[in-house]
Amino acid sequence: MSMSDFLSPLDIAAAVQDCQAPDSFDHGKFFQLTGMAQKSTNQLKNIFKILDNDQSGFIEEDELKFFLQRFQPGARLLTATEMGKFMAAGDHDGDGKVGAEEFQEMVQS
Ligand SMILES: [Ca+2]
Repeated sequence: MSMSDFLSPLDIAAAVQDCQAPDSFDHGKFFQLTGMAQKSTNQLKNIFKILDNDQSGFIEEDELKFFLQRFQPGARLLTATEMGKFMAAGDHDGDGKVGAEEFQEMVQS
């Protein structure tokens, strides 16, 4: 399974390009540009599985760091600031990681 099974490679490229500068990543904008915001709950579950690289059921901080690379292998890492904002937006129950339902809520909000 790869992101291009669910998202247009052109949309992915545009979204990654848009946040190329460090600290310019905005998750809401990224979800729009990739088309993720329009995906069904089921499709988002599959996208989540790709982001949850160790299949723990959660996106932990060390997976969040490589978030952009799951979409495009040559993309940059997220900065500590970006990871902090992203985690704060997604981690509603405060356990320090983003679960599948939290991820869906964040993408679809
Ligand atoms: Ca994980």
